[in-house]
Amino acid sequence: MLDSIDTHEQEALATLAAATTSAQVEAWRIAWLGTSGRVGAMMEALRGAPKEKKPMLGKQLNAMKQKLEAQFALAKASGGAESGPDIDMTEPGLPAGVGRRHVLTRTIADIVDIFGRMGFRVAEGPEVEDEWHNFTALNIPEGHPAREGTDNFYMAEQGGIRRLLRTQTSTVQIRTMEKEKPPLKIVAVGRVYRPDTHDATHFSMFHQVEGLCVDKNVSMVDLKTALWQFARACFGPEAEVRMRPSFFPFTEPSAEVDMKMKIKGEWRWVELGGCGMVDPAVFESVGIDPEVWSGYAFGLGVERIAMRRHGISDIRWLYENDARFLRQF
Ligand code: FA5
Repeated sequence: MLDSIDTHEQEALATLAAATTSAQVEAWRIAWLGTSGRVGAMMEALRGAPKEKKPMLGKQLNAMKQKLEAQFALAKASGGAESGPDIDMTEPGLPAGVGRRHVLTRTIADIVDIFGRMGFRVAEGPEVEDEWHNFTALNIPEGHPAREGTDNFYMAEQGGIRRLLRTQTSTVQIRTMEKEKPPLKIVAVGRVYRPDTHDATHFSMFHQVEGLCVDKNVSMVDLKTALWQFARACFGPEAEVRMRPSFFPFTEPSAEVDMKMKIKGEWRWVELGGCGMVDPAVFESVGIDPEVWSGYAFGLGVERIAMRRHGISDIRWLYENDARFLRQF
């Protein structure tokens, strides 16, 4: 057996080369390198070899074993010499991971769709804003606490203009009224930024949906009707909405819009946004005559709408991108 180690080696390599499937490669491994395989038998035979030949034969045998092991590793990796990976065509396939849009993206599409059916057109504005659009034109004068550095993400001044990440989509009201003449009926959905501490209902970057309607004889009744129509379309006929008197510099009168949502199994009223009748000072800043035109505006938190619709109790889930969470929607 040990007289012709070379011959054995050649035979082994030839049979391995002829193995075309991974099952054949495995059968080869068992035949040659397995516990009762031929290489083992040759090692066994080495014991009975003449003493003076043992070192030389041992060396040869070890070299052969290493070579076969290396060739086997290669053959195994390629799944057999010729056939490529050994695929069982009768196996049921793995389900393809079907992707879907993020729950927030779909909420935004739904919101735009609902308002679209109510006659609102989509308007847009930049996320990096100047102070005119984020504050001044919205009747928030210099020195107003809302303009403080601690409440805003300001950027370094450039060419005498200080810019900031917009804190509200109300900026798009101004941008639209500067460009277009009434009557107007628009919604703007987008990201806004505030240095708020993260908790179950607050994030430092979130989305708002802004609505603006400017026409002749627009009243608070039209505003309330629009919000109720939206609530019913978005949350179903059991939707509960309430308006509480409030204050915003750019609306008069102003109201807070609340809705009931489930937090940790408990139904609670949660602030959804603000609304009101466009303040005459805002109309004047964009050159619209408040004696002729009137309007309403509202701004709602999109994350809170998504949370209300899907029973999500913590806003942070929306931004953690945990696939186990996202897969639910
Ligand atoms: C505003 O931003 C006003 N621009 C809304 C408005 C528009 C009033 C037009 C009148 C006319 P407020 O700061 O309350 O208002 O924010 C509106 C909504 O955004 C909140 O009710 C809440 O739903 C959401 N929101 C505010 N801060 C956060 C936050 N840190 N994380 C998530 N959502 C938030």
